[in-house]
Amino acid sequence: MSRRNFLKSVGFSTGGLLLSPAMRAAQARNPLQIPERHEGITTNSRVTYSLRAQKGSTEFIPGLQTPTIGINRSYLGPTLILKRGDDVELDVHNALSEKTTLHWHGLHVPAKADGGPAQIIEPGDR
Ligand SMILES: [Cu+2]
Repeated sequence: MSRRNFLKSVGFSTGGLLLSPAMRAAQARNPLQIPERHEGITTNSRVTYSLRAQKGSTEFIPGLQTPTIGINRSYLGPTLILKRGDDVELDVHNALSEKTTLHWHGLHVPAKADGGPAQIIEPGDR
């Protein structure tokens, strides 16, 4: 067996073994999840973004609901649209039954204001 044929057969058989038929079908059918835009609400020159961490369920595989967590929806969260220099308020409501935190991916903020252990939100708190 040539190296090329060996790699081809290993590659094909590994791909076939790792994914069940349902998973392969889901891969082919699920559209890419693009989070919606959240532009905030402006009041007296302050832009407020209301975000709610909540439980839900999502159909990743046709006919099968999977418990998920999302922000303002059952899975994932919105893309926040902020403008440089804006005075913003990020109002995060933890509607989960456990502690949570949010990491502000893409924002240039000090580490202590970027989620993680320094910004735990208790269940029911903001
Ligand atoms: Cu990040």
